[in-house]
Amino acid sequence: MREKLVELEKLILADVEKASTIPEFDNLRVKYLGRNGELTNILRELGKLSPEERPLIGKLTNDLKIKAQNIIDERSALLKEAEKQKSIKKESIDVTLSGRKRPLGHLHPLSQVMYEVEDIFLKLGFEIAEGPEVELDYYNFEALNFPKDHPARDMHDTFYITENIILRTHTSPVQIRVMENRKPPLQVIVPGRVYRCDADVSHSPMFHQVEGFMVDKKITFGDLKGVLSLFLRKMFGSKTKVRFRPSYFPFTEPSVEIDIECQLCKGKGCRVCKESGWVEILGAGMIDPEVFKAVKYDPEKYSGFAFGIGIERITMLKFAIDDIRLFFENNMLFLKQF
Ligand code: 2U9
Repeated sequence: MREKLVELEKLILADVEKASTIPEFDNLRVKYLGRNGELTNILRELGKLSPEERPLIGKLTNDLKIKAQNIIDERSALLKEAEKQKSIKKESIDVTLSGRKRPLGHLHPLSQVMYEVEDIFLKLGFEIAEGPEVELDYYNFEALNFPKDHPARDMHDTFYITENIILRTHTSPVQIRVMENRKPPLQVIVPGRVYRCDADVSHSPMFHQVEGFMVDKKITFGDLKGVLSLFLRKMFGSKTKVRFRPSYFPFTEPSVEIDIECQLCKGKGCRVCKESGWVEILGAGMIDPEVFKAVKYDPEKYSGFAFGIGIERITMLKFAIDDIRLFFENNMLFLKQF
């Protein structure tokens, strides 16, 4: 029996040397010290030994049991500690490292210009109105003195939803809705998206306008010139040269197109201004009496001027952008520049 215990001790020590993972140590505990473990079985069989042998073998077996227990616990504790240190090292962070900079966004160039235009008119006492982008033919054309089958309708490449429902081609229908609901004096601007079936480097099927109007008794062409010249000087600089040319719109009479001196060549002539030294920036005119009749205003009593500005166009001029499609591609390399 003593030899058996010596052999068993050697076996235990060899097994402990071989074990290198926590589950392996757990298995050794079961194998030697568990309920059916080899040492437990020997202790259980002690009763079969002679009374002389029993105390000595009992003590030797107990000593070996304690020794085995201690060495297994010690080694597995060392292993656990080593694994803990390894994971601490792996998961540790260097709190002295400097942080990553968060990229800061900014307004889209079209929003910047839109807000700039709005700010100038708000300071001049205008208010902002908005209306539906899906519009009735009546508000988009009919009330604005575009009779059905009139060639002026061809100026707008309209997206039709039904015969009478369209995507608005300008924000003018909002002004009709405002006049239907309110009486003069009115000083209103209408920013918003508009839609025309046209696409190339300078036309997008969706683009932005700010239109506006002023209606009261005795509003004259002088008021139009004064307000719009002031707007252009605020927008493009106090020394900006402005030029008014006669034009035609169904909803205004007389009508004008307004140019400013080309910002790029300072009037000398270049690719942007097609060598003319001037670039068109605004359309405007005195509201046609037919439009007043449609909203039941007395054209003998009231007069007014109206204007329209294309936001993409002036943003392209301001930032020297040569393709309108860049605004809508969400390319960060493009957008980051503004
Ligand atoms: C009402 C009466 C008159 C709005 C006007 C223009 C001239 C004009 C263009 C600018 C560039 C459209 O975006 S663009 O292509 N607009 O030239 N717009 S007068 O006149 C109105 C509006 C509403 C009731």
